[in-house]
Amino acid sequence: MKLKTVLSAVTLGAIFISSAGGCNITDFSSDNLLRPPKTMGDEAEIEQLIADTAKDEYTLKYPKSGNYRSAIIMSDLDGDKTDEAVAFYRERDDVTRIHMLVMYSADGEWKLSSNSVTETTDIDSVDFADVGGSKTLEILVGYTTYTPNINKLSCYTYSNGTTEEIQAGQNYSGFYCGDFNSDGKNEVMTLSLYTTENEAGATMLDYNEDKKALYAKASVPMDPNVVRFKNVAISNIGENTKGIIIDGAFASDELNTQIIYYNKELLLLRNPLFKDKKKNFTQRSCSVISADIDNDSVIEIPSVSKLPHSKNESEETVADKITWNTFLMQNESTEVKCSMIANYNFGYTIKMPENWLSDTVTALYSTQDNSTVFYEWKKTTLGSKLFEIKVFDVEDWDKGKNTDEYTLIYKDNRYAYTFINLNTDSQYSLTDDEIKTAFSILTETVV
Ligand SMILES: [Ca+2]
Ligand SMILES: [Ca+2]
Repeated sequence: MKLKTVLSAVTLGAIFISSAGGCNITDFSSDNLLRPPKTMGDEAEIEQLIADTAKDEYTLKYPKSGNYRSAIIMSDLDGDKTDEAVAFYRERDDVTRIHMLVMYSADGEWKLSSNSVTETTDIDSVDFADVGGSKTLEILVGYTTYTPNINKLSCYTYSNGTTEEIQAGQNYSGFYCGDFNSDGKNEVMTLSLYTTENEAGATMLDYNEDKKALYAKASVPMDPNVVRFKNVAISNIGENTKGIIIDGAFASDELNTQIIYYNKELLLLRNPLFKDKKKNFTQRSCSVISADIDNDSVIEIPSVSKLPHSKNESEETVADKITWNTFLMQNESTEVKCSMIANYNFGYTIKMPENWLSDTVTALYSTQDNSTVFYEWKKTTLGSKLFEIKVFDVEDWDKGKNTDEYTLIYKDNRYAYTFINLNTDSQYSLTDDEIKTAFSILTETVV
């Protein structure tokens, strides 16, 4: 029973990001790696075809970001149930150009469809999407430029052994594919950070059949103070509409969230949370990112505030309240889904019951005791203590060092998370079981 409580609580856990140490995904792809060892079967044949096509020595190139991080990417482009292969390399003495090969398998052997050469030093990102609406996947490739945060988009279409370029060439900082106007075809959404060359903004690219080109169907300004996209996710935002949810970081490391979506009635791209000269209500100094907090396939957006406190209380000791908001496309408003009280040092939250939400309860951190203490809040002053969450080092807990009064909620290999219930008579009291259920661990993601 207890295990179940903890598991469900863990699922509800908020996502927060850590940039300190650990394994950083970008480390693997940030530079040219050695060629992988010779392999058997298709892979070996593909590698042989690359070696035969390249003049002299060559280095495989890996996309630096996005969903596809290998130098040889397999994808069924034409929907015939066998994969084609896309590979990137540069030749030893030609450091300013990258080759993209499209290869296919026919009559039991791998053949070259195309060898496209681009002036660039790196691949930013690769994706596949049906932008033409012909049930085949186009190849979208972003090449880096010499200006940081500016990449150039290219697009290629493949069928029957032939690869053709679709005219693109747009500048972007990040791009995302999806059906953003619910017409059954994919569009490409490009996001651009503010640079001396580009305004901050989002653009939806659509395919023009006659011109065989991706063109800007709609654009909208974005927050120019965002210097980095920290977390980008595509989510349903109502009425069969997909939007892009973007947690962006300021130079100060503060975060905010913007939502980009295409309004089919107005034929406009919208960014409703960003308003010039008005503070975005999601602006926050802690690293909590947007996440589907309740597994309903809709991403919730965090906003963070301090719990009620008197002026005597120093800000650092007052706990943060994370409110999870759902975006409602119908009237471009947000609705509160749930709120939690967070302790970032030990990475846990307590979900707030309904009757706590109108500033009736507050919580204070005690760094000395590794604890968070929950109190009634009487408009201007602290009321009675309700309960306390205390974190022990797991060795101390296992030895039973001063642990007598505490009950375990959850234990990992570092910490034992425990509580003591101090008051069961207040209308804001929680039962022991309610405390356990309200508890969840913050999930750390490195981005
Ligand atoms: Ca579409
Ligand atoms: Ca959700």
